[in-house]
Amino acid sequence: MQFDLTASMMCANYGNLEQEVKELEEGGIDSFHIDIMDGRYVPNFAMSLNDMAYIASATDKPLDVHLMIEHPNNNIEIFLQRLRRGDTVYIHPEAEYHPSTTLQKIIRAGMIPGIAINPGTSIENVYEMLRIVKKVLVMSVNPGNAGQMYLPYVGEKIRRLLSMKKGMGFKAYWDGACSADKIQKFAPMGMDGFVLGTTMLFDKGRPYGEVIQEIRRMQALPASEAPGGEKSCAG
Ligand code: S6P
Ligand code: MG
Repeated sequence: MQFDLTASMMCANYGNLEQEVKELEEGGIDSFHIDIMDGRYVPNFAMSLNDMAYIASATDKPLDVHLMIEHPNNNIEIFLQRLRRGDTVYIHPEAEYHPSTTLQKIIRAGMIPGIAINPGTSIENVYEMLRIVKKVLVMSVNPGNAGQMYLPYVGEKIRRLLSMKKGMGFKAYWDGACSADKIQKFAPMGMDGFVLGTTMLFDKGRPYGEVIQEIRRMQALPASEAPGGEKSCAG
């Protein structure tokens, strides 16, 4: 069972971002998840273009840019110019009139095209795009904030999405309230990666490398022995 681990950098300590990037890298993180928000598509601002550009300059690991902005097509070049080939750019299809046009721009620039699926968006709404993108970021919390509770109704949708992977060519990534039990349950079903935020990685008073190694070791553990807890709410 193989999966990628990505650090949600909106949860990092900005008092020493250089050290945060270094410790995560040395701790074995696979990539850096960059949450860009515009205060319109989601009710928050989180990270900026400059944060993204700095992290790109501070690491050779790939960036995983999650654009939570209205009409990304209007400004996508600003982001693409600051990224490297092989970085991923996710857009939210609901935020765009013609999302496949924006995805084509991402592909032409040499980046990996992705879509993010909100908890309330059904797979059927984005079905055709599953054939264009290389990555699907499934949100298990509403976009906009870290530290939210898992929304249990997304579980069934994720199961269906994973069953469609064969023959489509996309990889599936989990974003939101990622806990040990979710990794234990969904990695064997085919989830290819997990975004780690406050639930498992940040503000735990533990070295990042220790947490990351613990997650890697979980690959061999039965679910009942997985470390970490689960937050969830109905709705
Ligand atoms: C939410 C954002 C996510 C969060 C991540 C934080 O809008 O897209 O990437 O940063 O969910 O993780 P946690 O464990 O605090 O929910
Ligand atoms: Mg995100």
